[in-house]
Amino acid sequence: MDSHAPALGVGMVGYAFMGAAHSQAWRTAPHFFDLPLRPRMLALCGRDSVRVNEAAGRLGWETTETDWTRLVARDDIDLVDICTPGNTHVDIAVSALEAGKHVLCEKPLANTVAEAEAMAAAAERAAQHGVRSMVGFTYRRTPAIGLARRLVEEGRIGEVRHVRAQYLQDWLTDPASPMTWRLEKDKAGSGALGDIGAHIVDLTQYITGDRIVTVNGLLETFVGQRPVAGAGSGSLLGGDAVNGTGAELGEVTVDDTAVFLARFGSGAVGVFEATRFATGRKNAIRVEINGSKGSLAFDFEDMNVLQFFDAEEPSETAGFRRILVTEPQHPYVGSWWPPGHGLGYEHGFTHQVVDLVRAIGQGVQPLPSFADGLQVQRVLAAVESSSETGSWQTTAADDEQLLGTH
Ligand code: SOE
Repeated sequence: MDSHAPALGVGMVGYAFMGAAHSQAWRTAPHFFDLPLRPRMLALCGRDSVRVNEAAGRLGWETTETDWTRLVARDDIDLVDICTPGNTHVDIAVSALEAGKHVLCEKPLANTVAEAEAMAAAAERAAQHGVRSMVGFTYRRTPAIGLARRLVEEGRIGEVRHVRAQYLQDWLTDPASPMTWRLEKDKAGSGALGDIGAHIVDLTQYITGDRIVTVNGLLETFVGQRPVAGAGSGSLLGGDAVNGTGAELGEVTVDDTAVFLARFGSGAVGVFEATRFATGRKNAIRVEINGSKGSLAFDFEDMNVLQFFDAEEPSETAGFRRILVTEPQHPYVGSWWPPGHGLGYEHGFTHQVVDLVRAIGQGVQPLPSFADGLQVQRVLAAVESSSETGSWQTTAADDEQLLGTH
């Protein structure tokens, strides 16, 4: 890292799981990658002064704020990193962009298409003045995913026919698992569909370079009420029922699982599944792409490996090849460790910071853009309306290009 590079003052809103992952990335990126700007972790923002100060010390932030509007107004802040529940994204992002701050916003971009449209429009206006924005779909920055995209672009699997994608977790299988904001529609927008389904929509569109144009799906909620964590008398989240253990119950107002069929612009067909009830699966993001000349398969639970089947290989030696994606010529790997040492979940966040800072330094649009995030939001909304109507739904706005910038 060039210590003489101009500083980039970063302010982050939120310090839970995503805040910790983003903090690690801001700390690490300049030490492993050459960046045109030197990120300074200037301010961490959270409503509780005591807790945000503790988090700032633990995560490496210089100062704290308890009001995001003050963070956005600070002259020393050049970029706002949004790591908060989806219902806050639009207000923070639009305010920051209008204040001339670059923005990194966690996924999904927003809780509704209308909010995502407002964010994409603000991003478009800000970009006219060199202010950049990106939505945080980090899994596309896994080296094996980058290699998969490269192989598809090079035509190594031919014409894409099938896209098969699952995002399988099981952290809600136990009905005693308590309420969280992720289970409340007014905070999260949706459940598994937006939280993890958004990831596999982005991933499959990124790998194939294509867009989902119609969907037909269903959403299901298996457990409709859950204990309110630390509930005392009277502290209610929605329902005021009391279960057998005496804990007060909150209403789950989002989906526990989303399954849908999809057709891509090229005519390829897709099968998608996003669930928090895949008992035994912890963070299994599985993608398989079948083409006319071969196939690719990936499982995040074995994230340093890409499976590749070359249909042009003579049959006596044909079979899925296990590519260990740890060679220096593989995306991002050259800045880390020697072959075979492997990367982890957190590296995608570091790669995200690298790509964002480099794009800002070069004065170009970082990807995925807010427009890409809006397109994913349209897919999510189409799945929701398909589940309500039991019919196929289109995903693109009338005037929107089906093939975006991603
Ligand atoms: C919870 O489902 C969660 O933390 C998601 O919100 C993240 O986007 C995903 O990467 C891991 O699981």
